[in-house]
Amino acid sequence: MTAGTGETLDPSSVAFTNTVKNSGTDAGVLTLQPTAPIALADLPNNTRVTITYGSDSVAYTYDSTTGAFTVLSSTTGGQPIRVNNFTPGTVVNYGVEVDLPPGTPLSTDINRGFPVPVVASIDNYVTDTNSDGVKDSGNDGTVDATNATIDRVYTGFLKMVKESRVLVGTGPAVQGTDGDFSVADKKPAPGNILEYRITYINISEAQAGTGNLTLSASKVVIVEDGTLSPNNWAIDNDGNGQIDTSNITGSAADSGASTITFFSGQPATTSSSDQTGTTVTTDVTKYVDTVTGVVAPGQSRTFGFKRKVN
Ligand SMILES: [Ca+2]
Ligand SMILES: [Ca+2]
Ligand SMILES: [Ca+2]
Ligand SMILES: [Ca+2]
Repeated sequence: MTAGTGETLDPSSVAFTNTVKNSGTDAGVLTLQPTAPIALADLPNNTRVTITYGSDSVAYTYDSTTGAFTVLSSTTGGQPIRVNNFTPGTVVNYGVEVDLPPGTPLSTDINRGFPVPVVASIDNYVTDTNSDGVKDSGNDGTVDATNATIDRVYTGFLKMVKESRVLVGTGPAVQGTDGDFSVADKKPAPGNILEYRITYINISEAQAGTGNLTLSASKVVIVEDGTLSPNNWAIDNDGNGQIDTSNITGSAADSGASTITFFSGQPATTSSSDQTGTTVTTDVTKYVDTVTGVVAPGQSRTFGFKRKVN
């Protein structure tokens, strides 16, 4: 696997709707506020988190060194969002907006998302002032129960790594470590076989607990075009009248269910069979792997094909 692209970005805000239910037996005062993830640096410094409920909102900025959320602006006098008289059985929906800062890495480079835990706390009422059988006041300022929800932002979640290796085939011995799959350039000789392997992984979190959304990758299509840079395996780079590698029929395969289609020509736009030849019209110049179904969180699959060096 590679160290990743090293790219960073300033992601746009991502909005979540969270739900909290009073599953206890008493009403009370509900408060909603963000809290630091267990590993403080899992959330970038200066991430902005805004919690909204009804017409109230509180915007915070996060300090990844101290783990503190500091109020930037609010309609609540700087206090956390508060829902009074949160009665048993009641469900409250509230909004959480997460704005990651400039310099945020790609999730696919670091194999994780950016977690924003939000804690819902209830301070139960203890007094029934109007004697209707329902407690309605007298909370003591001490929290009686809490529930944390993690809103996790991903900056991409389907990671792809393309590697190659050299097989002897009918050629000379394979040089150095060229026989091992890696992202490094290889030095194959005529008769050797180049095997390409694209590993694709859904790096998002699998289902944990209940009521969580997960990110499945659907409509995944992997296109490998040997006529488009940085690929050049379907081109006659040395001008000897033959394309430099030829398809090995039957070699294109996905580790899971998929439909693989073949194209010839340069540009590689002519639908073809799984054929082999030494020109762009008689060989395969593009493979398209259309994945069936979804790539579930945590799932890793591969697509590969082999080319003989001419
Ligand atoms: Ca941003
Ligand atoms: Ca009452
Ligand atoms: Ca209390
Ligand atoms: Ca050639």
